[in-house]
Amino acid sequence: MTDDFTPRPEDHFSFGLWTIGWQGVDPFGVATREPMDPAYAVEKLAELGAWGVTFHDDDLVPFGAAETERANRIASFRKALDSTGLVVPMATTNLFTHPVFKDGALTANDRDIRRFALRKVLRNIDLAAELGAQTYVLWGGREGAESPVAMDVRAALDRYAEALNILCAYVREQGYDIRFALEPKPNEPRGDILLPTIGHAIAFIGELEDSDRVGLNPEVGHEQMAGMSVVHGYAQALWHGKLFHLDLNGQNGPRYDQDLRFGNGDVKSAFLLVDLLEHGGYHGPRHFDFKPARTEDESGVWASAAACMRNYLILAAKSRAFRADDEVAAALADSRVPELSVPTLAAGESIADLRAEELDIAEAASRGAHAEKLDQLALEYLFGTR
Ligand code: DIG
Ligand code: MN
Ligand code: MN
Repeated sequence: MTDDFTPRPEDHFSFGLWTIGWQGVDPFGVATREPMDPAYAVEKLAELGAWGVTFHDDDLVPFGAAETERANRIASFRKALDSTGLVVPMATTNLFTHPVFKDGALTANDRDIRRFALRKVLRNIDLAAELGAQTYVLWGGREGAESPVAMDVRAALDRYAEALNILCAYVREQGYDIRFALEPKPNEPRGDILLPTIGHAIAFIGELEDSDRVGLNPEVGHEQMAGMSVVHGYAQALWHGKLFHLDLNGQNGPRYDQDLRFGNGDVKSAFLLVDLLEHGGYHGPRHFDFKPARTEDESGVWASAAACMRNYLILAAKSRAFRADDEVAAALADSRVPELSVPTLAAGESIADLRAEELDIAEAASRGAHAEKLDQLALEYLFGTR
């Protein structure tokens, strides 16, 4: 099949090692695939046209490995990066797999565990800086509780803020060109997770000492698990200047975290999200955090990874055509969408001027929004009939 949906490094697609390397372990079944060597994963991603690769510390070096093993594994990873040209835009810490984190990490009631978690993050920040990462993600998968009485949320947020303040100060003192990106999720694996949505995370960031250095890494499926509009959420993150990075994948509404390949699941939201990213001022990596279905062998892993990028390119082409369509421009104008960008008060207009104005309420109430025609045009691009 020859078409212009072939991914290239200049598209800035990146994948987490934990995505293509996911062995298919779930709460009801053991692994269906063999472990994947990070260097091999880098080589295969490069063959598919990816630009970058991201990792948790434990994806690269098994938890508790000896120094020599750690050095060898990092050297092997670096060699693959050098030979393929793949970059490392982002790194993060696994603060959720080992039993030591079973009841939280940076916000564990147990202070010893909080201190260990901080040390684990600091160590991987050093490696992230060495590898040139500019974004460091914090997904607090275990930062939560099953019983509200078992966690004082106010104290937990104090500790979360303390940790971010320490990490921001460390990065600043080290002179690292790194910003932090928080990843919201409402639940799973914990009954309730702190900072469950983009909104909660934005409010929290505003309370930090170095809030300019902290933004968001929102994941498509996590917002949808919470019943939120992912397009509205990403748009608000952009409005705050906080969309530092992102996790693209698919989800079929509020249910367990499906981490489907991007473009699968809620297709309309995927299209309108790509339209926002391509036209709304996001210039960061197009990063995928997905899980190739447990049913697949290795061929399915690469088919789904290739499809993540292909689907993004297909939807980006549809978005360009949609935005270039004169009928769409007319429908947008009929729906007064451009008018929303006009300030409600004119330059220099006083409150007295505003209050002196009269509105024919009955006439204004009779005006149609014309959103149905506009939305149908968007759907027809998605259906392929335009
Ligand atoms: C899960 O959605 C989380 C972890 O995979 C990782 O810590 C983060 C980074 O994208 N997403
Ligand atoms: Mn994620
Ligand atoms: Mn997820």
